[in-house]
Amino acid sequence: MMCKLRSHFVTSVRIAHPMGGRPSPDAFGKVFHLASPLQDSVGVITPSSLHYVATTRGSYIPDIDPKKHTLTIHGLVDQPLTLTMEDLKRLPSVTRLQFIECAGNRHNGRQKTVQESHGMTSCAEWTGVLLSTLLKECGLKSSATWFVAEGAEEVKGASSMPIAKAMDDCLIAYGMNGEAVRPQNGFPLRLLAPGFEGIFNTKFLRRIKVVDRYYMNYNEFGHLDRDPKEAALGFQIGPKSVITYPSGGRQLPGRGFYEIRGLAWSGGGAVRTVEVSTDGGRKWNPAEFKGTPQRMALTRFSYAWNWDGNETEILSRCTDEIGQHWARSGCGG
Ligand SMILES: Nc1nc2c(c(=O)[nH]1)N[C@H]1C(S)=C(S)[C@@H](COP(=O)(O)O)O[C@H]1N2
Ligand SMILES: [Mo]
Repeated sequence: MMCKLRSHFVTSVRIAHPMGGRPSPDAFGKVFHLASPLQDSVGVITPSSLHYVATTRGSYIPDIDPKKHTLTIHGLVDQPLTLTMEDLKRLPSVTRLQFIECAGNRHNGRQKTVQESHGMTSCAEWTGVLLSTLLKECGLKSSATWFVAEGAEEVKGASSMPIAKAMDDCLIAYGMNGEAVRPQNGFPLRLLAPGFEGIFNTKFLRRIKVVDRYYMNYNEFGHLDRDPKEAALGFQIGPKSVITYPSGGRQLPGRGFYEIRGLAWSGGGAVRTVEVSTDGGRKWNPAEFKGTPQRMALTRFSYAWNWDGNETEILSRCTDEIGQHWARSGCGG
């Protein structure tokens, strides 16, 4: 009996994404990006098998034995900690819907489908321990202002983030969509820095160092021009929205009713408003939300449309709960 697989009539897959013009995988077979098929998505959860993947650290996907894996927290703490996966699973857990988006996820004028232009974002239900729980256990020294998170690959690719972010909502996740985090997404443990550029969400997390300054390191190439004091806001994604149905490359059968659907998200918090235009931006109409928008999660919106059969352009735009309506352009991995 075929019970493990989806119907063979369903053919939607991730595609290699030429992020930043680089082929995927690159000439060394190491850097690769896989884009999620947003045009076929329904609801807001990306199944793990279709979650986008960005691997940027000159790395293979590490094959980590969770029984041997540990997370060490050290640096400017009273008591450094080394935790096994079992230790982590004993601690109070939280479960959250959370989007991740690669900073390079945007239209460049050449992509034909929403998967090609915006497939480097996904939203999963993540389960784990709040980083604040662990830092309270360690005890932060008063000089602790930044932290650096490190993965297990040969290129550590640590990222500096303000300690305020760690205490606010960073999550150390071992669960993804009701099962263990998938290898491509960081098994057995990853950091989630809600709303920050994808690159900050360190996969294969094995070390967190608490420090007293912004560390310049491998991952900061996108942030080198920033004043460290202003960097925290600069790390944020969005707000953004895209139409997923009907979208590029799809043929509509004919005039008549269509529910236009799309996804909106923001690193600033919950999406507040989405508007849709069906006439190339002349008139903007309020979209409806499918469910209540959640902080740092993809939000599904819709707009009821009667197509007259004439050529037109469908657009969307959004704002978030802190009133932002711009999309910053980052570089990232
Ligand atoms: N250890 C490690 N963490 C990493 C990366 C990586 O290559 N190695 N890639 C980063 C980048 S650039 C992005 S956009 C996100 C992608 O997460 P995903 O592959 O689970 O979608 O992970 C980030 N964390
Ligand atoms: Mo990325």
